[in-house]
Amino acid sequence: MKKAAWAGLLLALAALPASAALRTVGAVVQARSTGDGLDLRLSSGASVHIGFATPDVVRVRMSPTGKFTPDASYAIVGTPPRARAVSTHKGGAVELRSDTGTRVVIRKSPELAISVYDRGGQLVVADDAARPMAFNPQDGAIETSMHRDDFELYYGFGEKTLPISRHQQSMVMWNSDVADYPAGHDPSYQSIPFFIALHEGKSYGLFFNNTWRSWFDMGKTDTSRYSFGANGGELDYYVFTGGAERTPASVVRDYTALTGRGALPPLWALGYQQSRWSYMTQEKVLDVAAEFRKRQIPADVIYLDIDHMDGFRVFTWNPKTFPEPKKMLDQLHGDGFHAVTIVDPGVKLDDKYAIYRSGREQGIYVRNADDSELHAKVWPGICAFPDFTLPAARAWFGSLYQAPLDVGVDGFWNDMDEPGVFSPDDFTGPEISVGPQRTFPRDAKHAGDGMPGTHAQYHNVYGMQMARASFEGLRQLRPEQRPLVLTRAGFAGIQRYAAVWTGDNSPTWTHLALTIPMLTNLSVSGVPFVGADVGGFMGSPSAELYTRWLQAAALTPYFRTHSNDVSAPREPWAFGAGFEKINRASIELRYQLLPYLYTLFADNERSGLPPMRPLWFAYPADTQASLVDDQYLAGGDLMVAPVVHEGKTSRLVYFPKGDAWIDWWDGTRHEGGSYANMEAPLDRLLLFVRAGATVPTSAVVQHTSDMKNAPLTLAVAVGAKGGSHVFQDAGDGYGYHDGASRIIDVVQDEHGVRLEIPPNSGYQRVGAIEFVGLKAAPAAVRIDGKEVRDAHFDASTHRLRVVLPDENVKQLVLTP
Ligand code: MIG
Repeated sequence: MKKAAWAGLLLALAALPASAALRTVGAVVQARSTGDGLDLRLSSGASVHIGFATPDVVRVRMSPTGKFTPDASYAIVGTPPRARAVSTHKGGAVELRSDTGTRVVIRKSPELAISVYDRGGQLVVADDAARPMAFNPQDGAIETSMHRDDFELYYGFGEKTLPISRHQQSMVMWNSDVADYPAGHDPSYQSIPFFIALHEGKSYGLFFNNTWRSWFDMGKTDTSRYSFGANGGELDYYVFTGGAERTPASVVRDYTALTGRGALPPLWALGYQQSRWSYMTQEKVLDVAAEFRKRQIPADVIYLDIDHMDGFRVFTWNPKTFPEPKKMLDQLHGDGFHAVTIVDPGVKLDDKYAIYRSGREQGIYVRNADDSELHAKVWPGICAFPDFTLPAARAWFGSLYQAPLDVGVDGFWNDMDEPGVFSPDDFTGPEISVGPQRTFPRDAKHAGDGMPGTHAQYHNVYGMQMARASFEGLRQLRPEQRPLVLTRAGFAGIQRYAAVWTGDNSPTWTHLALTIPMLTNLSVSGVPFVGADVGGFMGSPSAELYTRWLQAAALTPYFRTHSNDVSAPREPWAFGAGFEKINRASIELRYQLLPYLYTLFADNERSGLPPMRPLWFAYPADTQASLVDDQYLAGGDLMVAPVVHEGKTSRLVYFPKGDAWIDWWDGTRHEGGSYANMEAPLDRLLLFVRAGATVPTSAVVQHTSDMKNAPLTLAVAVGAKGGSHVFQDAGDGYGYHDGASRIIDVVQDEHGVRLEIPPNSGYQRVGAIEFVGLKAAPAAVRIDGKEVRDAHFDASTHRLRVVLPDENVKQLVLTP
């Protein structure tokens, strides 16, 4: 394609959807009550269903054809739920009410208009009467618009590279391989058509359940409305009113109840991970691993990128450079390392390659519109691609993991799963572009799990269904261990199968800063296990940038250094002794806080609350917090304020209103609602603990397999009442489903702490309590009434350390 034609295509893709051929749904001509709501027939011939998924979650469906497709969704766990609703007809309107009193008011003419009210009677969201729901009968496009108040903010939408709130932005959902993406570039690798709105301290959420290429205009074209739509399918969306709380947390809870929650990862997957494209030989892999141990820099995982394969054939080993994978993996395991290998969806077209042949024999590859096998070029050359929307293809692909498991591979990394393919040889366009050359043709055929359709319909779920094949295959082949699957592409619900990394970022300060809005927005989109390549993938960071990045990322959920094939070496020691020392400290901090991070993941499985949180998420009523994009919360109790600018050794920190914050390092107290300009030399990560919280920390170990024997210290941040808990289990497997775990409870009041420590069946023992933020040494410390002599107060850190005689401790009381 010529450059000019290419630019034209890009413009066409970016163009706003409003089109002359759009036709509005019209007036309601017939309304029929169903148990969960109403079936409406519209004057345009369209059908609309409005009902409740749960008593606080409203669902709207519109089919331009008048007929609904079977109610199945890749995003939703099981069958979409329905809750009871009672309808009342009032003149020109119908009102639907759920069991909690959440209401939908439906105006019938001249055009259908829907308004949703929360339990308390407050308006949540209303159709913009000036832009009714519409469709294009020619090409199948659909759209709708909502009234927007000027001060409403929007978060979520997956991993967009936009500013932290996406108000007055427009976005496209079309999974794209966007190597070297600049800030602001859209679309990206992931498509999660879900957002959380924040308005005057109250939240609601909206999930557009549509896998086609979709778009959102959040007040960009007109600040008084937002619109969304897609190239095809039904206009099917859920409004999460947030129930009684109307908080971001209640919205995410309800959204993840629908689309699923992240399965608890194995503990080792929360350790530090080292990667590179590629460690080229098995000796090199072993050398890198050995170097970590020699230098006493903790690490748990090492990655094998595409060069470990034989001519990039998936599930093979290069016989020259990796002649003895089992031996290598045994040695790694002996050294406390886990290994992750990359898996690409493209299967090399090669009749001598058994995996390709078996896939062809079983008819599991994606087909062209003319039914021939679809071929496209990727790393191995011409490839065929499993149709992951075909159950048999998922099962087939899942079974292929037997071979790597047999030699001892621990986890898997799905790449190129947008799907991304190379451009044809005559391609001259910009490499990050999202043209049709870079994926399958729109008319390629997919099985769609019984609802056959085109690539245009299923493109956005390809990566997610590949992750599902990986995850389900691993669950079946190795049921006693939790899978680690990492994916680049995904759709709403991807959290059920995989961790997500943000692809091919760049070694720039802008990209370091971008990690916070990207990862926090991905987190609140229901995806807990997220991270960015530390240092930036696309080249070589300066020593300062790498060091700051490692520091900033130390408390992000997924923590991996990775770089491309032409980058300078990027191990934590690669920048000289001075930087190595700081990098070691960043990774050690990670390991100290692992018991806390692990508890956050266990909590996520039950609440959907992400481990990494933006400030606005926890402090929705604090308007000062709503646009903070250079600080993040790790869970509810720790706040990180990294330096993300070159040459800076101090920065302004905001302390959100409603809590007081204690400096992790020196114990200084900062009141909520205040700012402080803080010193942050290169070796200092600004870290704060919420007053009233207790954070478990571990003694530093070199890898998580050694954690069991490392004692815990419970760090109690003084100055407020509070309660905290610590989750412990074996760190892998599913014993915790059957009670093989324990939860330590800590309650803090003005005198000290009360502990509930259940019997220990092999978990990290509680060895000490540290009170953080004490102004002075207390006159006396009592454990269960008995005065302790050897409590140690450090005046420079304002920490009081009390070593416990054993775990049979109920209460510590401090006398000032
Ligand atoms: O076309 O496998 O994002 O992490 O190192 C590049 C080689 C393919 C892209 C991934 C990157 C990985 C690289 N891959």
